[in-house]
Amino acid sequence: MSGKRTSAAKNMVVGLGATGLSIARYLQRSDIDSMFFDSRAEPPGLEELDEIFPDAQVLLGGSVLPKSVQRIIASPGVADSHPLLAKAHKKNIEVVSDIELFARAVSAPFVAVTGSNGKSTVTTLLYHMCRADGREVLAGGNLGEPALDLLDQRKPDVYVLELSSFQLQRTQKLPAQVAVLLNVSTDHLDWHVDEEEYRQSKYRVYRDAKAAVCNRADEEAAKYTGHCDRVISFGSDAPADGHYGLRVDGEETYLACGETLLLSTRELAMYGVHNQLNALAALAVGDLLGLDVAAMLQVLVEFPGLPHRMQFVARVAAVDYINDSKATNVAAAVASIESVDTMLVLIAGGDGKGGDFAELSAAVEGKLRGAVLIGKDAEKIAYALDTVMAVHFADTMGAAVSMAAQCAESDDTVLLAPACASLDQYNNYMERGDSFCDAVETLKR
Ligand code: UMA
Ligand code: ADP
Repeated sequence: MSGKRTSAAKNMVVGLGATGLSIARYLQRSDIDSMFFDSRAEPPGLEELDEIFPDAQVLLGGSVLPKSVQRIIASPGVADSHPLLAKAHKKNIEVVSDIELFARAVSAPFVAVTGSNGKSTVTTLLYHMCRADGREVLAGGNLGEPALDLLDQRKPDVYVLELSSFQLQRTQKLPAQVAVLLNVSTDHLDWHVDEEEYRQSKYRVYRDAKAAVCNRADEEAAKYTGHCDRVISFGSDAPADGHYGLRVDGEETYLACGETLLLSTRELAMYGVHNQLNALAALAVGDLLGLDVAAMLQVLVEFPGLPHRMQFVARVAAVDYINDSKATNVAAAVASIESVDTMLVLIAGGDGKGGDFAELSAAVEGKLRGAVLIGKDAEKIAYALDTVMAVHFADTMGAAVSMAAQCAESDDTVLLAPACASLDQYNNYMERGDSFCDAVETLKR
C-alpha cells in the first residue's frame, strides 16, 4: 500500500526528524500506510520522506486532526501539550512512541537504559562489554540511531537501547531482558507537566522487564521491580552479596560485587565518581546478561568516555580545559564540578528548560575562581551563583573561553559544564562542545 496517496490513513506520524523518518521507513517496510505531520513549515526530513513515502499526505503546521486517524506515532521532541496531541488525547486516540513499535516487533532480547544522567555512557559501555564477551550487539535509541532502524539490520544477540523520558512516557509495553534506571534528578520541565510526571516516566522502564538494576539511593525504584525475576542494585556504598558498590581497602577504592574487589577506581579510564557509578550499573546489567567479568573489566580499563563528557581538551598556560558540554541539566553539571579537584573557572548557560540552578551554588562553593555565563538563561545562573561571587557574561563561546583564560590561575581547570541545553545557541550539545574545543585551540596560538 506504500506510495499510495490516501487522506484516509489510520496512522499519523508526528515529527519529521530522525525518529519520524525511522518510523516512516518502518511503516513502509511493514506495508502500513500513514500520513505525516510536523509543526514546522520546513521540517528537516521532508525530502527524505518523499523518497520513502512518495505520495503520502503531509500536514505542516496547525493542529488539524483528520477523522481517519486512529493512532498517532509521535516523535519525542513534540510534547503532549502540543494542540494536535492534546486533541488526540481528548478523543482517546492512541499516542505511542517509536519504542512501543520496536517493543512489539523485536524478536531478540533487549536492554533498556534510562536515567536523568549517564544513559549514553552506560549504553556505550554495555555495547562494548557485549562485544568483548563475543556477542553480536546493536545499540541505539536516544543515543543516536533510532530504535526502529536497528530492526532493519541483521538480528543481533542483544540490543541495547538508551531511552528518554519522552520515549518512555508513550510506551505501554516494554519487555526488556534487563532494565536499568540510573538516577532521577530534575530535567525537562518544559516538556513534562511536572516533576512527578517526569519521575513516573522514568520508572516505566521497569514495566515488563524480566530483570532489573536499581540505584540503591533511589528507595522508590524497588517498588516498581516486584515482578522481576532478579533485581541487582548498585550504589556508592559497600554492597551486599550479589550487589555492586564501592569498597575501600587501605588507600584504594574498588568497584566491588559483594565482598569481591573487582577493579581499583584508579584503573578506570573515565573521570569522576559519577562514572564509577555508571561503571557499577553497567557491571550489574552485564551480570544479569551473563557477560564474562574479566571482559567487562577490560572495557572499563580502556573506555575513555564519550566525546563532550568530561573530555580533556588541552593544557594551555598551566590550565586544564575540560569539555562537559553534555552536562545539559543541573545534576550533571554538579557531578562534573564535583569531579574536578582543582580551583575552577566554570563556563555555564544556555536553555535551562525550566530547571532551578540553586544547587550549582553549593557545588562550586570554595572551588570557584570565576564563572563565565552564556546563552538564554545566563542571568538566572548569575542569580543562583551571586551569593558566592561575581560573574561575567559572554555572547560567544570564543569570548567565554578567552575571559575564562584571563580569570584562571596556574593549575586551575576551565570547565564547560553548562547545566543547560544548547538549543538556544547551537544545533546540539556537540556543536557547543566543538566550539569550546575550537576556542581552546585558538588560545594555543
Ligand atoms: N520539532 C518541532 N515540531 C515537530 C517535530 C519536532 O518543532 O513537529 C522539534 C522538537 O521540538 C525538537 C526538534 O524538533 O526541538 C527535534 O525533535 P524530534 O522529536 O524530531 O527529534 P529527533 O530528531 O527524532 O531526535 C530524537 C531525540 N530528540 C529528542 O528527544 C528531542 C534524539 O535525542 C534521539 O537521538 C533521536 O530521536 C533518535 O532516537 C537527542 C536529545 O536531545 C540526543 N534527547 C533528549 C536528551 O537526551 O535530553 C531527550
Ligand atoms: P545522558 O545520555 O543521560 O545525557 P551521558 O552519559 O551522556 O548521559 O552524560 C551526560 C553528562 O551527565 C555527563 O557529561 C556528566 O556531566 C553527567 N553524568 C554522567 N553520568 C552521571 C551520573 N551517573 N550521575 C550524575 N551525572 C552524570
